[in-house]
Amino acid sequence: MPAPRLVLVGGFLGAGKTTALAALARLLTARGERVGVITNDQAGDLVDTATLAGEDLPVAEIAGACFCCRFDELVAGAGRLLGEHRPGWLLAEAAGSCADLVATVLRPLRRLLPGRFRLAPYSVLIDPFRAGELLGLRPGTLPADVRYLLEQQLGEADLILLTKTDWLSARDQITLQEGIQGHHPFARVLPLSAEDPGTHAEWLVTLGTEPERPGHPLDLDYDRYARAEGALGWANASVAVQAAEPFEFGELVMDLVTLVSGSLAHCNAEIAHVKARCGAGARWARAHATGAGSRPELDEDSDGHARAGLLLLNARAACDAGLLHRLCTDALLSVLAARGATGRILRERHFAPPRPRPTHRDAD
Ligand SMILES: Nc1nc2c(ncn2[C@@H]2O[C@H](COP(=O)(O)OP(=O)(O)OP(=O)(O)O)[C@@H](O)[C@H]2O)c(=O)[nH]1
Ligand SMILES: [Mg+2]
Repeated sequence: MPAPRLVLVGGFLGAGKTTALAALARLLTARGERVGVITNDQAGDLVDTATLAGEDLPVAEIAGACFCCRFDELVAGAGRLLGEHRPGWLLAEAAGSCADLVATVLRPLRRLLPGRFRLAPYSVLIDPFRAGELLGLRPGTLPADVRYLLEQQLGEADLILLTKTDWLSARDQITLQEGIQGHHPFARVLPLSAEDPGTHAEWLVTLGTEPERPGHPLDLDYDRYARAEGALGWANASVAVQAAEPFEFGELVMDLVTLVSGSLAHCNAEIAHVKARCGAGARWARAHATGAGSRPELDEDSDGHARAGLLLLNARAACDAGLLHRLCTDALLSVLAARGATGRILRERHFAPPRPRPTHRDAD
């Protein structure tokens, strides 16, 4: 049996990584392939893990730091999935604040575990809003160090996927694709839209057929990278919600995400990604907000109501983590009170990601 293909996907918070990997997994599964997924974040209780597990995919969650600082856990997680499910494809989503994955993950995998995986071209996703910001086509909303982080993410990509192209006119799509290509001549730039399965099929062809490449390790300023990570506040919570009367999961998560993102805007703090998922059993709802360019959105598949549900809230914004935590707590209390519900906090963490300290770094 050939070694499993490992598809590593990077890109900033909210770029569309989980949506893209879920679509890729559906495409592969429909073709009779077995798929396993690896999620990654600075903390646990991930909406993404619940989302991908909800697609009936086996998921390994690597929490606590980026893949680069959890190299051994990444290898162990992949090994568990391979041992238990024998996937031919492993899809791995890096934390959205992470860069330098070629030097710290892909090259060390090739050096230390030659032949264990077939490494697909490294794909980095960026959405039109952030691409416009990087290209100077719209005013900057992110701190300069965070913009530097985004540029570095794109700088090490084999493939750059311009996501959410359903937002764009054909002309704006060409402008953005050509702008990105001009800055990153060695990468291939492809469009990706959740509304157009053909774009995922084209991506899949490239992932499955292109030979392994040595990649482009970055000449990364780790002080600046650490400042970019430190400029982002992170808040994760899991809450057991209980009410006397049934409440709609979709309304709860939309109200929560709308309140948190409204409060952040009021504080002039740029949203990176605020997402909430509430559900019980097979019924769930999920809402997102990603930056000033978009309004909060409820996932199409959202469904269900009950007197009790598990709520996950993952918020990331360009602000102090203590402030983000307070805004999230206030919003949570408000949406619970509006339903006469109570919430028991099962776990909660808020922090700014610490300076990355990669396990390995093969940059020569
Ligand atoms: N219109 C449109 N929305 C999309 C598309 N892809 C993703 N989105 C939306 O963008 C938001 C963020 O998508 P995710 O897939 O969760 O982004 P992510 O990169 O995994 O985010 P993090 O894990 O927080 O870094 C969600 O509201 C998605 O529904 C797309 O192709 N078109
Ligand atoms: Mg994600």
